Amino acid sequence: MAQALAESRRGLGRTSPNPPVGCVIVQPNSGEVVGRGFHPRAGEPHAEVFALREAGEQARGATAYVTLEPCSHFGRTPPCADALIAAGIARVVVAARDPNPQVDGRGIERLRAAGMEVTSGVLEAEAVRQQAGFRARMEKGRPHVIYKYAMTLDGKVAAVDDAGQTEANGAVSGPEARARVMQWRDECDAIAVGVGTVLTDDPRLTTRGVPGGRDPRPVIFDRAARTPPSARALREGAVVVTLPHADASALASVGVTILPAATLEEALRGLHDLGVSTLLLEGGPTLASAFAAAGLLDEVRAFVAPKVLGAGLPPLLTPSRPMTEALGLEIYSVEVVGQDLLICGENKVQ
Ligand code: AOF
Ligand code: ZN
Repeated sequence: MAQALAESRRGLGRTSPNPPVGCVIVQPNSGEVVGRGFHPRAGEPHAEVFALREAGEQARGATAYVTLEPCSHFGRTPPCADALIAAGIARVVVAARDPNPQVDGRGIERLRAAGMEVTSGVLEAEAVRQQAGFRARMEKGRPHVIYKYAMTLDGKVAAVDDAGQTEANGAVSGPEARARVMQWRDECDAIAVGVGTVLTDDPRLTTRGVPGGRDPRPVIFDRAARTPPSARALREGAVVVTLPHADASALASVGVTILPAATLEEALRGLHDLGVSTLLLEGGPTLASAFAAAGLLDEVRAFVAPKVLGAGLPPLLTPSRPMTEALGLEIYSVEVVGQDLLICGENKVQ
């Protein structure tokens, strides 16, 4: 299943509105992998189909490991459960159930009804995290929101530019951490900053240094439509979220998608409708604080640099709230990345 999850990872950031899914087919006696596949993008065949193609006749009697319950419905493609049955697969191991109401357990039922042995829940937490965007889409009708930031050991953050470093004052985190952020940009559908970051840093918000990488869709939260039409982030597909009455005609005339929204919930629904399943919040604690206060922060990825700046107080959330109202996260990974500590946590409440 770990190998199937690695396959699935290849589709991250490319499959929306579909989930990233991976499949590995193994011969039960030799343990040999005879087929691998992942879902490359919506409209193309599912992971199981690619793995079955590679396995050919060797699929007969084999075990299929799939990161998501095989589908049982006719969507843009025919049901994978049927394809697995037709190929003579003997056993299916599933990581996580498909929350799509068109599937939702019926894929597994179908396999069992055909006499197959099905095990489910293997490496489920990791699969669910990988599919967080798809799951938020199905279960909440909005994108999965990830806040990424870097701070010093004494809790200082800096307004960061595109490369994760301040223009004049040097970087908070090291090059390995910044490389990891580039990987996340490649894996997320869209990347969001506030207009303040655009006005001070004019970031490109592109993915650099990732072989075969793709750029996330840039989203600028800009209540009064102050983004200059010449801003570097305004490439094809850019979205500017404004208040409903804002005059965004200058931006609209250069082809920018304007998303009028009175609240963050409304903005997220609009992004969902544009096909965004995962949204990476970068730049400035102001925007992230607003998401946290609205209960719309699903995941945090925080770099802590082994540095003490010492000046002033640590940043406060605005509006400052009592500790009893703090957003509680469950840590799912702690890792040393270069010189920095990376702490990742998820909001389990919503
Ligand atoms: C799988 N394997 O690799 C994927 C699945 O429109 P379609 O035909 O692509 O169907 C999309 C739905 O199929 C999607 O909402 C989800 O429920 C499931 N995705 N299922 O067995 C895959 N990508
Ligand atoms: Zn399928």
